[in-house]
Amino acid sequence: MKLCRFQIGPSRPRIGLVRDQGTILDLSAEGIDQLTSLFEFEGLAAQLGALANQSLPQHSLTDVKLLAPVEQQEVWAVGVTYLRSKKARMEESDFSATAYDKVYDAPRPELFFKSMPEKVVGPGEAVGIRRDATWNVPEPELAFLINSRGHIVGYTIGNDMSSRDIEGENLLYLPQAKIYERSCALGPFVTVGVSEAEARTWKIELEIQRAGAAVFKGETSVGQIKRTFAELVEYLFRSQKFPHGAVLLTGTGIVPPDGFTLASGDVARIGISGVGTLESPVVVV
Ligand code: DO4
Ligand code: MG
Repeated sequence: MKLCRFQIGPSRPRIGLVRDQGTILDLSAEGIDQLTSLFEFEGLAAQLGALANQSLPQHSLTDVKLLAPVEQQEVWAVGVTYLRSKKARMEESDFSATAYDKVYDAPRPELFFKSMPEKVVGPGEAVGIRRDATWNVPEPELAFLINSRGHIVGYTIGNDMSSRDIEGENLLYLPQAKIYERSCALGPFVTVGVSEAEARTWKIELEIQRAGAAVFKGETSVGQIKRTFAELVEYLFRSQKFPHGAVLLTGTGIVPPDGFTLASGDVARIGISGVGTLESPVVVV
């Protein structure tokens, strides 16, 4: 079962239940207009199942603008959760290489703040590459939607845009490599009612297009994430409260070859088999 946040014309954002290939049920007719409060429902999937059988207004997906599925949630990320990420980062950095090696095996994961919700870009909106960076990549990641009680209520697609030259120069520059204008994209759908075991069977794919042709293609599986989902969420919620819930990006397992950098005009297309496809044109910021 999938949810989305959408808008028709200049109206305020609404919540939709994706019914089949091209249609969404408008939950605002039931007074549901915020994902944040919906995520607090006990037995969310069952309640959505009941709503799916009601005669609610419907819209074609082609008639709405899909928005990032985030409202007041802070967006955080974990890193070095895939072997591929650890290896690539050790190679790109000279004197910080052991930090990646150590964190991959340490009990405590790497966790970092990624974005304020209002800075997240949605499906079809541009992601940014920094004008002072020379080596930029998208990071295709499964993202957890977590409620205020620390329960994973859904999954979406995240793009943790990163400047590899800035991170590689000095690990203390990580916030600059990770947090800047248009550096985080989320969407288009939130898949709910799925167990960790099922999510681990999902395939993640990245395709980067330049002038209409694919210049990079890669894939991995959610099952390659080294740590359990519960472990990641437990660390995020340690000594912290998230009254509106949080979004957690779970790390990348796809890294383009070292000679590759994104360019303005490229399109990054991230597919996660259980969620959908998040497509983002690239601009310099
Ligand atoms: O260690 C730096 C960031 C790691 C990351 O973003 C990832 O592994 O996806
Ligand atoms: Mg990442």
